[in-house]
Amino acid sequence: MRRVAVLLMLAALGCGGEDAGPVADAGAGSGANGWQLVWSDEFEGSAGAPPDPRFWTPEVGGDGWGNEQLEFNTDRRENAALDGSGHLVITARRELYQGASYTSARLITRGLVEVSQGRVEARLKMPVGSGMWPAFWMLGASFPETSWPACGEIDVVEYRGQEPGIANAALHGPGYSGGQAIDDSTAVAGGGLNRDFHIFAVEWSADEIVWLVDEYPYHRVTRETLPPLTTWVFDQPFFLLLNLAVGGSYVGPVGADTVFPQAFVADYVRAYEVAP
Ligand SMILES: [Ca+2]
Repeated sequence: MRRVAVLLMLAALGCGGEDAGPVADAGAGSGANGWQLVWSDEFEGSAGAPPDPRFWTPEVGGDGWGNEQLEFNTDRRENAALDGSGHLVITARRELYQGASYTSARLITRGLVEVSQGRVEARLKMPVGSGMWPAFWMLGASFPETSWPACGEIDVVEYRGQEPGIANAALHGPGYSGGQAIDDSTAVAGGGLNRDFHIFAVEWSADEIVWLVDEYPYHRVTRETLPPLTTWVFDQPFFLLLNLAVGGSYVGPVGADTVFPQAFVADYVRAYEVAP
């Protein structure tokens, strides 16, 4: 049976048709490297517009998000908006807000866009400075009914603002999560990932996930290489997350020399399936 690579659940598509821009023409992207584009958000829209609500929901809160993160994530355009030039900008600000000292945003596609085996990629430009923790990642669509880490987590890219030349990949599941995640990192040619856009991707098949930066594969996990007695939980759809954390367990404190505001900029997020 052929697997369905991408499920779109676009409940809001019922009215109007003039603003269908971000929805990919499923035939338009076929060809390159055997991938067929099945969904994308190119972040086209007017400056100051919110992230497309057909795809993205802001998760609001400031409880540390399980990682001692310092920011309060809002649904304000000050923290997440299009720039009018084809980009989504998530902005971390130093400001007192709801008891937190910083604000930022965390956008998720849960219930709206789910991806499965294929290729998932984003073209991103990172913030910089100690304590900046942007991530493009995925959680199993059964979350939160299935608790973490049993739901599975694929971190397409994580990044520490104090190490601006390093891209980090990780896979979390039952028996391999948190400090025991199956992870790796690579130094990216040219140095700072904050200076230019780079393309971060995973290529995901029935038995293997490969992480790439600018098409260079640097991390690979297969069913067979999982730790003994643990389970592969990547046979299900996943939803996407884009967020910029400030501080927390992965990056440590905010540096005294970290300049605010800081921007995590996305040119696009795309999902492909294997071309028929
Ligand atoms: Ca774009």
